[in-house]
Amino acid sequence: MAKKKLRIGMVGYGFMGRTHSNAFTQAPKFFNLEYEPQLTAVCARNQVRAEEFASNWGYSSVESDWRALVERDDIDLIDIAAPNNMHHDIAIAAVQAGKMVMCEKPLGRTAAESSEMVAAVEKAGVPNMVWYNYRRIPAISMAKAMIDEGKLGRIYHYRAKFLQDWTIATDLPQGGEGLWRLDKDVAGSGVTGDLLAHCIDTAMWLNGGIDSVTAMTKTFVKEREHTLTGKVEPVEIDDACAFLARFGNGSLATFESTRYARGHKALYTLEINGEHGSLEWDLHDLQRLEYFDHGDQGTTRGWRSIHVTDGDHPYMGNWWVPGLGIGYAESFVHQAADFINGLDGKGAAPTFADAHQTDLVTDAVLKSGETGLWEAAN
Ligand code: SOE
Repeated sequence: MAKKKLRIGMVGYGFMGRTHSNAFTQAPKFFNLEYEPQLTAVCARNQVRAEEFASNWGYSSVESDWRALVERDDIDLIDIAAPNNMHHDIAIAAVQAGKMVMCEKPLGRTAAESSEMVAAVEKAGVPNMVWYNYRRIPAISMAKAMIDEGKLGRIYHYRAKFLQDWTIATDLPQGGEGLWRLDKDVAGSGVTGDLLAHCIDTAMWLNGGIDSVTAMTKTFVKEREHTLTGKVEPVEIDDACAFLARFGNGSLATFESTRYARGHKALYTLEINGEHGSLEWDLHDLQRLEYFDHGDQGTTRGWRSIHVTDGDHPYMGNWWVPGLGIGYAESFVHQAADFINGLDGKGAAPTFADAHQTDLVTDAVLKSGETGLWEAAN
């Protein structure tokens, strides 16, 4: 029997437009999906480049105005891979037009924005999801299963960091394509909303809600030329942020992120320590999960380095043969597959409501960076 179609309208053709397009292309080839994704339209202001993108990825049409895209009758799902300042208006218009919606992270530039987006999807009752892709790296999914099985017991500590160095040059401009992450009006914040949001999403998924935070934030380079105005303008994003957190389960946490850690391109690491054991993970070796089990007896006890590539590991039975790896791109493929297979009632996280919780934490972190106080995070 022919499968029902899921006709996708993609907004944006940058880095995330590529990861999402690849995800919808690969998902039906590796996973048994209940719907067949179809790349129906891509929308971006630059018509020529949108056409090139459409031809490369197999989109059957191009739009240059997202308002026209969301009104089309031949689209079921709007996928937002545009800069952060566009998420709110596109998502709300999409769900008001009866479309399902997926959105790149962070959901809003502020929790106030994402709260309106949550209200809109809940009123419309449409499937929705935010692309916090790291949850679906098999080693992270396995960590979640191990924690839920109680392998670590009571959790005492969580620590995460996400380090990059791509904005360290003082003459790097801000704003415009590729550099909008430095423009607060467009991005909402710096490393807190862009990188720590990933760490917070994973942390709350693995370890539950965060109650309160205290943070320090820093903007190292205070002025940069703006590519759109040609003028030197103040930089208002946080270049670096470190914060302490108290989780609802009583555990304590440290989080750190910067774009000024020379030599680090995308070093996301996390560690979680419980009464019976600990887990460690590192994006640069993303298929390994390090596990210490205090139940191991004798002199050979120690950290196990689990290569999460066997057929019974999360998602891995759908890929090659045991022992052969997958990577960053496949975390998006898993997310697309789970979203599609959750459409008929099962649902799939993180939803807009889940991602709003992350925005509440990032808001509290940024506020604490200014007040120097502990701030409530939920
Ligand atoms: C920033 O450089 C960035 O691309 C983020 O925007 C992504 O969310 C992160 O996964 C990798 O780094």
